[in-house]
Amino acid sequence: MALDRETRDQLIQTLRRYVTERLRPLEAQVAEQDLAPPEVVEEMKALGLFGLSIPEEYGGFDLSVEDEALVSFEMGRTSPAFRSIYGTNVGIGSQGLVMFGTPAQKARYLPGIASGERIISFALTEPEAGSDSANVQTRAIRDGDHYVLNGTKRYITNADRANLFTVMARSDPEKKGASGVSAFIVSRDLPGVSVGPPERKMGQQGAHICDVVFDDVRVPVEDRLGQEGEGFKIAMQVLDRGRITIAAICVGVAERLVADCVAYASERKQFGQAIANFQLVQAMIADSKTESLAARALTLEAARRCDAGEDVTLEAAAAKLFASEMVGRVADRAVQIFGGAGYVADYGIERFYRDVRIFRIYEGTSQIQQVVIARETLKRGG
Ligand code: COS
Repeated sequence: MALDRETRDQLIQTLRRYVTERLRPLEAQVAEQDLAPPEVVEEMKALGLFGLSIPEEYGGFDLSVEDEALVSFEMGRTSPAFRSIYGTNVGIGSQGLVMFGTPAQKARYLPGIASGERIISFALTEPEAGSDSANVQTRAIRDGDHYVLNGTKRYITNADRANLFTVMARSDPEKKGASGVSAFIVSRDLPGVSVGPPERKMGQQGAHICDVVFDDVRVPVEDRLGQEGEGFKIAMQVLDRGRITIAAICVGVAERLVADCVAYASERKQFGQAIANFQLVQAMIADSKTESLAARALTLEAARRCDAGEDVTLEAAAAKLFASEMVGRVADRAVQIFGGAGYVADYGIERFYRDVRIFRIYEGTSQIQQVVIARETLKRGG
C-alpha cells in the first residue's frame, strides 16, 4: 500500500531524527561491542520497523516497495548493523510467507514477526551452495505428516536471535537442481535445531551471521511454504525484492558519506584553505554525488515497477549491482578525502569502508547480478 504524501513525509522525518539523534551517536559503541543495545531493539519495535512490509491485517504497515526504499534510504544513513536488527523480519526472512503463505500460516506467524516478538531468518546458503543456490544439500524427507530435515545452513543473518527460519531444503533427492527444493517455516525450538556462534567478520559488527544445523528435525507438513518443488522459485522471488532493499541501503550509506565528506572537506585546511576549494577534491565529491543520485533513481525505478506488479528480476539485479559497487567507490573516495583521518578508527570512515564490502557479496554477488541481468536482457531481446 502506498502511503499518502503527508504520512510518508512524517515517517521519513521521524526516522531521520531517530537516525541522527539516537543511532549515529551509538555507531562506535555497537561496532566495538559487536552488539546493538537491547533498548534500541525495543525502540525499533515501538517505531513499527519490524512490520514495515507486513500486511496491515497482521499488524504491519504494508508499505509499498517504493516507500520501503525511502525508509531504507534514511536507515542507510547510519551503520548498516542497525538496519539488520529488523532487516530479515521485513525482508528475506518474512517475504516468502507474505507472498506464498496460506492464510493459516500468515495468521500464525506474521503478527509476531510484525511486532518484533519473533525474529525470522532466511536460510538458503550452505557450505556447498552459495552462488549456486539450487545446489542445496539440506534434505527434507517426507515421513507421514512431517518432513525430516537434515543439513547445515551457513552465514545466516540474525540466526542467533531468530526463533523462526525460512528454510530451503531438498525434498526430492532424485532431482538434482532447483525443482527438487521446497521451502519451510521452521521453529528454532523444534528438537534438533542448533545455531553456531556468530562469525568474526570484516565489518557490520552488531549484525550477526551463524551456521544453523538441522539434525533430524521434524517439521509439520502444514509448515511447508507453497507446493513441493517450489522452494527455489520462492527464494528467487524473495531475493528479487530483497535486492531492491539492499540497493536502497547502499544509497543511504553513500548519501551519508557524501555529507560527511562535504563537512570534513569544508573544515579541513591545507595550503591555507579548506580542502573543499581544491578541484581534485571537488571531483571526488562530484563523482560520489552523481553516482549516488544515479543509484537512487535506479532503485526507485525498480521499486515502482515492483509495486506495479511487473517482473523486476532484471531491474532489482541492476539496482543491486550498481548501488553496491557504487557505495564501494564512494567509501573508498571518502577514505581518500579524509586522508590519514579516514584510515584511523576514530572518524568512523574506515568502518564504513569495511561495512559496505559485503553489499557486493550477499543476496547475490555482483557477478551473479551480471549473470541475471544478461540472461534477462537476452530473454527480453534488449
Ligand atoms: N523469479 C522466479 N523464478 C525464477 C527466478 C526469479 N527471479 N530466477 C529463477 N527462477 C526459476 C527459473 O525460471 C527456473 O524455472 P523453470 O525450471 O520452471 O524454468 C528455475 O527457477 C531455475 O532457475 P535457473 O535455471 O535460472 O537456476 P540456476 O541454477 O541457473 O541459478 C541463479 C540461477 C544463479 C541466478 C541463482 O542461483 C542465484 O540467484 N544465485 C545467487 C543466490 C543468492 O543470492 N544467494 C545469496 C543467499 S541469500 S543472502
